[in-house]
Amino acid sequence: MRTRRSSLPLTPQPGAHPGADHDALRRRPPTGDGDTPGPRTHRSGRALFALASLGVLVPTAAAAAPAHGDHADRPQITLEAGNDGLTGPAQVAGGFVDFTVTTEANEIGHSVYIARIADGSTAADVAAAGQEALVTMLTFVGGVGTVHDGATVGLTLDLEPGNYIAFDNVFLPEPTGVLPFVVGDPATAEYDEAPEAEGTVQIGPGMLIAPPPDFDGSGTWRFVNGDDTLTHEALIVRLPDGIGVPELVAWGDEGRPEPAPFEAEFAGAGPIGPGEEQWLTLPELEPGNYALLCYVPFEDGLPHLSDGMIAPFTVS
Ligand SMILES: [Cu+2]
Repeated sequence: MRTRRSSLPLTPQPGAHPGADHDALRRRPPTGDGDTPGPRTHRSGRALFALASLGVLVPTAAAAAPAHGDHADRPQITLEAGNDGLTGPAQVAGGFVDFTVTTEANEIGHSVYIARIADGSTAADVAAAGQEALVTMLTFVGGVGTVHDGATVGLTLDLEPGNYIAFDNVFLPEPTGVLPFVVGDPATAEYDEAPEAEGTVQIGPGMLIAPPPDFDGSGTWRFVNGDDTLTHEALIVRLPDGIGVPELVAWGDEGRPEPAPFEAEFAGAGPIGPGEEQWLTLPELEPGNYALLCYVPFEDGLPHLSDGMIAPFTVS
């Protein structure tokens, strides 16, 4: 496995697919000794998240949502990814929490990512730090890959108390939604019950992405990042006839030029940091050939996909 250490400036791909610009999620590569900081993440010079959209936040009451994989008594939270911003509660009880992520159909789509803000920092600190915050203050703990058609996705996370922030389309020059929220103590003593899952999709260590043999996206699946240092994701794309893993890896190695060699994206697991896990109840997929892949970039801006972080699967 190659480990890229290039610190070449990021060159955004003009007109690239919305998912193409994940530089927000770049992490320092492993340094090998655990003590010496890696190269600084290059700043793209853009106001990656000018948190101006904080002004449109509208806290809402927690709403009832479908059970996620079982009938456990976890708190039920709705996050609404609308075309005018991201709305949800300002306060969430800790422990295992079920999020129902609703989306409003549009061309860009919605990708809702949730990050924990480092102890001692607040959403205001994140806003002040800009892109640097993604390296210094934020750990992604869960998320939903791009949804275009207005589908609803279930997401369960195990949240420790603290300050959090959710983004819609954080990879765009300016996110289409930003929602800070506070996680408090668990609501009950029996909070520590994980959802029942069809199985586990391992993402990491390294460029490993390993769904179980029977993975078809149907039902509730656990996604675990087994990497010590890298953030990873497992987005779902649908493959047309004649396009497979080699073609997608080559496309990733070219910097993901338009047009993308696949038909569309269908949610999947957004990025999670080292050691994090999330449970996703995804929209049903039509029969066909699909792949799980990771766009989180190396220092040189190329996605983990370019080093083979992709796994095909079939829905029959
Ligand atoms: Cu990755």
